[in-house]
Amino acid sequence: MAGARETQFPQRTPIRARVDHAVIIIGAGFSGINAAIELKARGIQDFVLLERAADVGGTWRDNVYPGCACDVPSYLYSYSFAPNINWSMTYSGSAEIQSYIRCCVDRYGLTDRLRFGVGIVRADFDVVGGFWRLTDAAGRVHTARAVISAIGGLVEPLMPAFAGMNEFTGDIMHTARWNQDVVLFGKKVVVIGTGASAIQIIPSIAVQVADLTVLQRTAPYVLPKLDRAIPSGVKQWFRRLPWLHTLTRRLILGLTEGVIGPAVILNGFMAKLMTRYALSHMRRVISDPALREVMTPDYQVGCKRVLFSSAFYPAITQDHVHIETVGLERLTPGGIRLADGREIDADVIVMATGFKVNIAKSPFPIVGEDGLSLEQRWSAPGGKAYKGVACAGVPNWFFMLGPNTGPGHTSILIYTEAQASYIADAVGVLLNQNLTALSVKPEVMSRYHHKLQRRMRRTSWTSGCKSWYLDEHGENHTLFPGLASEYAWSMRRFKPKEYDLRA
Ligand code: N01
Repeated sequence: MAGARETQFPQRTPIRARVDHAVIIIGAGFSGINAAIELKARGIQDFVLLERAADVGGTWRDNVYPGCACDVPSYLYSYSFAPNINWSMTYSGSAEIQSYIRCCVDRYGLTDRLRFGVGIVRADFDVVGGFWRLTDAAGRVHTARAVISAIGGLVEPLMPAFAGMNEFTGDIMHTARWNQDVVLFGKKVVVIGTGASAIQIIPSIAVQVADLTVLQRTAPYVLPKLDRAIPSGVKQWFRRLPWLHTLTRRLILGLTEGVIGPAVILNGFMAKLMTRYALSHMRRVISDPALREVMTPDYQVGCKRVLFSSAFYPAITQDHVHIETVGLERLTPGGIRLADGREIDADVIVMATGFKVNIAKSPFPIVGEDGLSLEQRWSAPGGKAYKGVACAGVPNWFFMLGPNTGPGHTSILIYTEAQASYIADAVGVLLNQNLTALSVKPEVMSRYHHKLQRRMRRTSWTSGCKSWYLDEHGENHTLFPGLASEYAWSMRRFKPKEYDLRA
């Protein structure tokens, strides 16, 4: 638990250069805050969190569309060291998660470390001084001996450039940039997409709109979601017997690791069971054979993210909700035109079209040793990042939720906790030994990368579907091809011998 290892690494004053801070964390979402908590737990006090927005929370600050919630159970979607007994639902809504994040900021005394409105646009490593020079959008420079990049992987909305976007006279909104001022009641609405965001928004708005057309390109696998209010009696038991809460969390983790994980990662027996379960869920709700056919996925389960909702199928069986699988030709002043020439009137178009994935892409120029940028390094063969946290030639720079560290089956916080602890240990070595550079050995990174990609070939993610998990070459640099517990175990100890340490 963070907080238990107080002052493991006493700090020394940097001798080589005057820097603003020992550590800068970029981003104040779940992972950046996790990293900050771990630094503090080790007595590393000289750090700040630079956040380009005006509040903490990242994903949960930005996603406020109707029905926005987590599809991982509440007791697992919270830090293991900061259990929340007061979750109101078995699956939490975005507002409740956001207030949990704010509570953690208060509880771990991070408020005075937050710097809002600071968006980093460039980073340069000073090889002689052994520090990073970060330039923000206003041209200000921030320096630190180590940087923890916690910028999130699904941040920038993907807005497909449909023809006629400028002609449409109604409102267009992306799910991640929801405009609360747009009234949907009694309106004709088109939702583009049937991914994780869409299946939450569709049931939530179907009850208020006059007409809802959903454009589906690929049918998702949808499992039922046991979304229930948590009775106060349960909370009282958890308060009285904290171990019961811990046990519940472990049982949920066990379920995601033992059942959901194998089913979505590998094409085996569990995958077959999950396919049958998902299809029977669909058939139980949808009786119309034509709609059943449209909603039947044509790819291996797990290849795209498996979705959880008990409300999506009932919503699309309503008379005023229509699923269209014919492609979109263009937007018109009054709505949309489909590829078969049909016109559909719309007052509002909702883009539930996902994100520009930047998990294995350099978000801005990050120039490490030899004047080489991260983009140049990552476009060459030989690997992206060791354990997803460190890249050879980019010293003193650590990624939270970097390449190949995402899950398709469980809570992402299992990964962030493992990373935050590992990175804080690495930063501790850097500061304690007063090094100018701590950089993963190229051969260590390359070996790791090739092993990981060999395993990747056996996963459902590379079984032939198109998904945001894959890059333009069909390679998966987003997810970890194993269970969360395996990843966390591999991160339990920072091994200095795997790194080049320069005094
Ligand atoms: O985005 P998506 P999302 N024309 O990319 C369709 C996380 N998340 O925002 O499948 C027509 O999944 C696209 O079609 P196709 C989670 O990791 C978590 O829903 O590419 N359609 C698809 O149907 C998730 O995976 C939670 O054929 C177009 C949809 O738009 C990730 O965020 C909740 C199109 C995009 O689906 C992204 O989810 C919500 C086009 N040009 C999200 N372009 C939790 O609860 C795209 N589509 C934790």
